[in-house]
Amino acid sequence: NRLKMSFEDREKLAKNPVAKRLFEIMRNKQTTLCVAADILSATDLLNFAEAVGPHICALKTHIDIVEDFNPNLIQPLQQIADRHNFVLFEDRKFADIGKTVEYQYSKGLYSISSWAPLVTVHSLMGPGVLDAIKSSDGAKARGVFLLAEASSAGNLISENYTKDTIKMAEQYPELITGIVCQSPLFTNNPGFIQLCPGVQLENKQDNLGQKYNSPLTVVLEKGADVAVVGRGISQAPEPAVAAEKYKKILWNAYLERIKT
Ligand code: 6AU
Repeated sequence: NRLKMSFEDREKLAKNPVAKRLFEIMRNKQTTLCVAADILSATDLLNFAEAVGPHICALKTHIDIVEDFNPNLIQPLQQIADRHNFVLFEDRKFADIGKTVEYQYSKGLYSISSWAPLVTVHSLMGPGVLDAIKSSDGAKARGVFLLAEASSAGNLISENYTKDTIKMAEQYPELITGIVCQSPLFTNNPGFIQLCPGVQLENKQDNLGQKYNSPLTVVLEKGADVAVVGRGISQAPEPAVAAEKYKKILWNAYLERIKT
């Protein structure tokens, strides 16, 4: 049972290099916190990454929302990620035919595959998307979080879609880092990491359909390994303080979960 296993044991079973790296970072930094850096200015994004860096295992970006984006943003972002030992994670949610995804992933203004070892992908369009990510130009160590469930109210994902998404992931153990979901899904592969967004202490929802669970709930009841916290940290008066608080709650919940 994955939920009772330590990250150390699961690291040995992971076949994807980014999953291995994430497990290692989580153990060493004692953090399962991924911060969603949904920030509109390049300078603010860098300052934010620097502030929360010590407390996170991954920084999740939506790079296309940065209003003054310039490719020069990437190098300092990478330096911050190296210095604080976290993974850059572009939440692009690829959902097109394989060839188009290949271009979106490795070409264009953002050239995602050159700097983001982790990306998100929708299973909707079929496994051609995964083949495209696998064979595209860019850095070699790459991983995919496949979306099997969503945190938003009224989303159209059915139980079968979720099950078939897990099956698709299991066909690509070398490429898949893990699954984005909201419940403790059954997978035969304990090397997969479960990523759970929609996490906040203050609110139960926003005004556009987002639904939140507490950090304790996602780890102990929903099976989250890594929790994604966005506005709970980015809109806190002191993001670094908030990040540390979420980190501690999440890590203690993980220790509690694996305790026999
Ligand atoms: O904590 P928030 O609500 O400020 O931010 C949540 C972040 C956003 C969403 O794009 C993302 O998490 N997200 C995702 C993914 C893949 O990360 C999936 C999902 O079902 N719900 C969700 O909110 O950056």
